[in-house]
Amino acid sequence: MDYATILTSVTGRAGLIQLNRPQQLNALNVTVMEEVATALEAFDQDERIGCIVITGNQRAFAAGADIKEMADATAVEMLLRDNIKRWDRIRQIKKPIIAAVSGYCLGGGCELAMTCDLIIASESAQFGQPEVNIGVMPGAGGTQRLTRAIGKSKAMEMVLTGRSMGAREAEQAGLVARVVPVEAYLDEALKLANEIASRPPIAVRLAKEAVNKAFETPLSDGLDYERRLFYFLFATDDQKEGMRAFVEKRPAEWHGR
Ligand code: DAK
Repeated sequence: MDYATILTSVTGRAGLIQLNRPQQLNALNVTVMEEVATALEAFDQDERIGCIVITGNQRAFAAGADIKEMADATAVEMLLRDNIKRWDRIRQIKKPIIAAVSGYCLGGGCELAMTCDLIIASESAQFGQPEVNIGVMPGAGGTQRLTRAIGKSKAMEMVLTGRSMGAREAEQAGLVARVVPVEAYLDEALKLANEIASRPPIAVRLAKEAVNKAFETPLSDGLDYERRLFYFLFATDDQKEGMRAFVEKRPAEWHGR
């Protein structure tokens, strides 16, 4: 499928979505978000794909929602545009999504990265929620996901001042899984995506669901939820194959059934 603002490709079993508005530092306008959601859904449906990577370019993952598109909107127009529905579509994706981040990852860009399941950052990545500097505040999950990722005090500081943090600080704070050199971050993310894609798909899908549940529920409900998914996996062929292969000291062959 041809897109106007993103590029898509496949490396092994990893689907790659590259934001492609370099002149605007990949600012997220309505078309970008519509295309990202559509491309994610296409990869989610494609049996050859086991994991998805979203990236930008070395200078910018995304410098935020498109300020020029929002600048003159009224509150009612913002409400009626209902942009959040595209972000909600991202939350429905069953396969793991990795954000491969380099350069500016600000505002809606940071929110998009945090909507993914994990973040691989290049050494030049800069994360921030600078909305306060343009008279607003985060609106696509920044106050919630950043707080859960790095804790209240640091999140408050960033959201209230608009200060960005570099890749190392983000790694120490728990926002990103790993920091890698600029020239390698995308390859590393694709390698990791293929590693995840080589695991049994149903176990991966349910494990993603269970980890994400930790954001939504009290501990006791989350533990119950986890246990039910764990028991369910004993109804899959892959559980039988995985455990038999271990006992027989041979590699397992996954069928996603
Ligand atoms: N929107 C539109 N254009 C942008 C942009 C943005 N967020 N960021 C950069 N650009 C454009 C610049 O206007 C410039 O375009 P031209 O002037 O060349 O036409 C080009 O990209 C290059 O940018 P600069 O010339 O500014 O480059 P510098 O290296 O000097 O500075 C910068 C880089 C990242 C520090 C700077 O561009 C900057 O401060 N950008 C804005 C960062 C920002 O404030 N981001 C937060 C935006 S608000 C929601 C969904 C999402 C959101 C909220 C609600 N719902 C669904 C409810 C999210 C809101 C936001 O993200």
